[in-house]
Amino acid sequence: MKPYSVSFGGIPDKYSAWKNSAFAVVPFPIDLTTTYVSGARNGPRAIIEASSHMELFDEENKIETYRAGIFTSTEIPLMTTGPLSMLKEVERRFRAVIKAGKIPVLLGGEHSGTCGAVAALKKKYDDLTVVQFDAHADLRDKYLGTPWNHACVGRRIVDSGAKLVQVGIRSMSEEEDRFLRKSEGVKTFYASELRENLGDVTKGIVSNLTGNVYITMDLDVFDPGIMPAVGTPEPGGLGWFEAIDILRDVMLSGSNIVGFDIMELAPIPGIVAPDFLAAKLCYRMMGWVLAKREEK
Ligand SMILES: [Mn+2]
Repeated sequence: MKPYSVSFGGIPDKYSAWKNSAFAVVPFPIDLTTTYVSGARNGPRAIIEASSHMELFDEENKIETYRAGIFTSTEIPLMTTGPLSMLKEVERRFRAVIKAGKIPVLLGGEHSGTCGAVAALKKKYDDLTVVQFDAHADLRDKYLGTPWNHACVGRRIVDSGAKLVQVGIRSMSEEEDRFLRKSEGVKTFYASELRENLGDVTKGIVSNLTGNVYITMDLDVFDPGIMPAVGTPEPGGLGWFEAIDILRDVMLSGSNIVGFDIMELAPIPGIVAPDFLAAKLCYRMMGWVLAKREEK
């Protein structure tokens, strides 16, 4: 796989080479089906740029995560033939990463990219749970003429046969609500429930994880106060520590974490805090993957 001109973390070549890297970052700079504020095509680049300003010591896990190796691939190219051809390219890259025994990390870019990631993982792991952090249920069968719209990601995950666990939801249509009521393969934890009892809800989330686990982070799960740089902001989202507390328990649970993504960053010129949040979140999640390996 070809390396990108810049590396996640701004790390030395020695640690960003394909060979021996524990992680492979795949940038998905696409916002083809965005419906409100566009700009997610600039997300991956902004995350990688912000990541070069991070401390490379993970103060929670007490490790220098980059020493395990973080490869950054070239961007998924924009194809005007429609979303599906780009999702196929995500799937192809993920398969190569999985085959090489690395943990794939997708950076977006609109949320539909996750469909390509899940397609690759489902082929490798029959027993797959996808944990979707999101303000939106994303369970529409179609939106604005395509099933590959960013508003349909959850539904496509269900179609793939993976189990879906949703966290932080606070926006959906009547159609989606009806779908949820009759779906057995979906478990939804609403933002309002988290607000009432974070500890018990987190236990509920963890108890719903089976087999191999992929985590998809739509950044709009965070409150717009700390994450205004998204295409479809919703009030009442998670704070940094709330998200960290849930993610820690999910990532250090008994389940095997097979990859993750951080999606929907639409950078706002002059406001770097959201870009930095996304970069730090990505690095922390890598840190938990390593911390768990060391535990074993
Ligand atoms: Mn969303």
